[in-house]
Amino acid sequence: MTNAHLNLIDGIWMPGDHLTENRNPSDLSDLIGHYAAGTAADVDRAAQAATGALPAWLAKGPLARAELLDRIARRIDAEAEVIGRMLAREEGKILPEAVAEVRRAAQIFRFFGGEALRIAGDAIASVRPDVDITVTREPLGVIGLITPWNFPAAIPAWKVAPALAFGNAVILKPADLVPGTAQMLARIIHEEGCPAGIFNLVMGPGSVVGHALVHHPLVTAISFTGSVTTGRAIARSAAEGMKKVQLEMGGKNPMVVLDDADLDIAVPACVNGAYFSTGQRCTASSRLIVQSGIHDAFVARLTGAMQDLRVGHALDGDSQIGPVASAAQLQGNLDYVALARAEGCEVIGGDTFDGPTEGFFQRPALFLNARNDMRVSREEIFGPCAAVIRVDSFDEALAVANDTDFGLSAGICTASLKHARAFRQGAKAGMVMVNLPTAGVDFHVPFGGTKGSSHGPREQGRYAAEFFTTIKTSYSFAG
Ligand code: UN1
Repeated sequence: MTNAHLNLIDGIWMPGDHLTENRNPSDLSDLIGHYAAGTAADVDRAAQAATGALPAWLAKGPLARAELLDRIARRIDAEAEVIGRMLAREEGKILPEAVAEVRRAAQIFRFFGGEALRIAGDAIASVRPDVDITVTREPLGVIGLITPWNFPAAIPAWKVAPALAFGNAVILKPADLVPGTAQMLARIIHEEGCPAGIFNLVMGPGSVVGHALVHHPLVTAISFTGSVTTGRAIARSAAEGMKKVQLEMGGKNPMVVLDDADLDIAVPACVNGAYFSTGQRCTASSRLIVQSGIHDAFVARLTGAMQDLRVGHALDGDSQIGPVASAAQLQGNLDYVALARAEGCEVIGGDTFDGPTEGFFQRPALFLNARNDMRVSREEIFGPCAAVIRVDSFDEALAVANDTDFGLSAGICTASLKHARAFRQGAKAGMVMVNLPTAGVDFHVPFGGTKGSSHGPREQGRYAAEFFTTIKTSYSFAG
């Protein structure tokens, strides 16, 4: 294959052992390209190179890292339209959202460029005379980064940027479905002067490349975003090798709508949270918990707004929602639509339809009269589907919101300061949104959840240092 897209290992573009096809979920006749699928030997080569390259790179100090990240940010911004187009083509996110995601990746690199210069420690008095103690943050070494298909630019950025800022080397394994965006980011990182071996890209299946990363003795830590099942398997294997892990997994995020909510805020927040990005966000609002007094008015307005959404080709300027990302994901969504009916919900929408191009097009779905113990209210669907659960009071709403295996993001729409405050305090979630969608987060503050949603230190903002560094306590006696 002549123009195959290659892995980057030790600063060299390298083929894997075979190529995978990247196709556009908006138009299956659009073949985006062929991408190298790496092997365990490629991971080994990258891990050796990373280990060898670290001492000289660290000797250059934090300014070199800050400047590198800043150059990468600028270049991503300069190429945002081109990368965004690739992202929209391979993932199916509409073009404006895709370009915005790429710009967010640039902002993340810029932010962590600053953080590279702000690595701070402590000086603490010793209990012994003439002894001084300092506490410093040190890099972990070589870190494996395993990223999902739903944010092909932002999530690689929010793992790569802090890892590099704090003086680590990385091996990035992007999701098999979206190698194109990651490959463009890799090219930029390489061309902007990241030393050979400090950033490596190894594309390929999780069962091969991900597995090799998690088991490699030179890889000291793994940061993963993806499914609960894979996250659990990674945690088990990482424990075996005593690797540090950071896992971001699913959500079944509640959005509470109280009787006193402003529907002009609540309806758009729910449309955005449930359906934008085709519901393919771990922060999506998949349980709409609605108080009885506002229930019928809310459902009527939400149904209308949902049915007005234009689903179509991600590059069509008219589309508000792109296709589902893959055939497997679409089948899963359709199975849940059928399950919702079988469990006794009234289902609005959720059917597939033919567009001008052959793609995975599905209308957004609302599951009415859902109960919180139904499978459609408990399992993450990861598609454009939301269940409406009716409750009678704030207390019941909060209890239902918290009655889940997940704890990523929790939202409430209310005009009551008292209820907003009680919800912020009582929600068992890593992120709480008042009169805002559960999805769509800032890039400079901590991201993560509780229970089955997350494991290990938070991502993003200055809290990212907790995962991407280790602590050294040094004692010295002045004599
Ligand atoms: C967002 O809602 O802005 O995989 C970000 C995900 C999350 C990112 C969500 N890690 O959907």
